[in-house]
Amino acid sequence: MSEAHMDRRRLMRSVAVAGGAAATAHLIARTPAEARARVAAAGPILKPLPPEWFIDHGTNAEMRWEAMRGQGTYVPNDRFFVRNHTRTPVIDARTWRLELFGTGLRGTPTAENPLRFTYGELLALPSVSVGAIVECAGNGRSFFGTQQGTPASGTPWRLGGAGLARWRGVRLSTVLRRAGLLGSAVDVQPEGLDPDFVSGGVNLGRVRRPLPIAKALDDVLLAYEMNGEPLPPDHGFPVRVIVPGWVGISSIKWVGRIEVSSEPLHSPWNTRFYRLFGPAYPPEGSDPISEQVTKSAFELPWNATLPVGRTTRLTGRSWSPHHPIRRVEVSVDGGATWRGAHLSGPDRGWRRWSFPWRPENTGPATLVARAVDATGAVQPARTTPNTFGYLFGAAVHHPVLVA
Ligand SMILES: Nc1nc2c(c(=O)[nH]1)N[C@H]1C(S)=C(S)[C@@H](COP(=O)(O)O)O[C@H]1N2
Ligand SMILES: [Mo]
Repeated sequence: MSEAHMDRRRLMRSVAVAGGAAATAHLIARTPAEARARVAAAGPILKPLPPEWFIDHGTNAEMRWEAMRGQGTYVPNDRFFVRNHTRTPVIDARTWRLELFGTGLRGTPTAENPLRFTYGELLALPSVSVGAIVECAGNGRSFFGTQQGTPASGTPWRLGGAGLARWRGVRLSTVLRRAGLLGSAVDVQPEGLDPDFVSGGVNLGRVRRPLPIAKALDDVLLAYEMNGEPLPPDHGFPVRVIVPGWVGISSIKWVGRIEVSSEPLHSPWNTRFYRLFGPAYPPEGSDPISEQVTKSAFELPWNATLPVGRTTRLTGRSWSPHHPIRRVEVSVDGGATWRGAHLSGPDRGWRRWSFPWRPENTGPATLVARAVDATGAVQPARTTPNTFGYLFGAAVHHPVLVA
């Protein structure tokens, strides 16, 4: 039996054990009514959010970077950040269908009469496993205000709105080709099954965002496994999109429908949101944002206390859509002077590094890390502000106290 086949059987079994619903222990109930009541009583995120791992931002949960110290390459599922527009839905994989429709498919199937794939059919297709980072476009947003004096509205992420996992699934190109992809297709729009998103009293419908066909056929995945387990409910069970290197909003969770179109597609997520607005940009905003920007994070609490006169091995990770990361430099004086960090191992989505530091004076200090990506570009000292605070790529000032 092939490895893929084994995987599929194991996955179907674990999903069956969970009753086809959320594989979340605290939601297990004796009756459907009890299950519904528990889901209703649960918050917008279903998994536990221990305060030592997460900063609670309401519908979003930020990973604390110190939770990655001593961990392996990937962020364990229970520590992975969550970004929900509304709330995590509980979906039954046995009744779930992936629906495809639109003018970019042979025979032009309609939204009312789409092509359908079951969960089992998807799992039976050839699969691949890739390491990819999911990162919110607003990751680092709080630093527009705290570091540059150019505050932006939205969830005040520090750097924990990003995570690297190993995803298994079917290439989107495989599914599109089986669905009869036409050469005329230009855009592909996956849509989530979570509740409609209401903003400023206006219902904007289901979370959805078009992808250009070139990216859709390149390296995009329909993922059903995260770090070797069925996708957890909060991360898109039963199936989510993974768009490597692009802003997190591209990676639609709980995907239910995919429109394939011979005309460009639009949604509030590529017109109103996820463009750069502000003085430096045109009134209608920049083009829709796509690629992420390079970042570096210390695996250290915010305002950590470090011992004076003793060597602390500072550790961290740097990542960029233009990998591998070539070099990382660390400053212990707020960016005045820099020294090279020691890179440990290859770039597997992000590059790990360490930097021994023996502070001689007590008092507050500012640590800064900046990475050089595969193109030779170095993280800048400042990011041009934009209204929504997307794509903060400047080197982040990390405050510590030496005592
Ligand atoms: N259906 C749906 N997909 C979604 C979202 C959502 O709210 N609904 N949030 C997006 C955003 S903005 C981000 S940053 C990522 C977060 O993925 P995670 O929660 O698995 O970390 O999912 C994206 N996919
Ligand atoms: Mo996001």
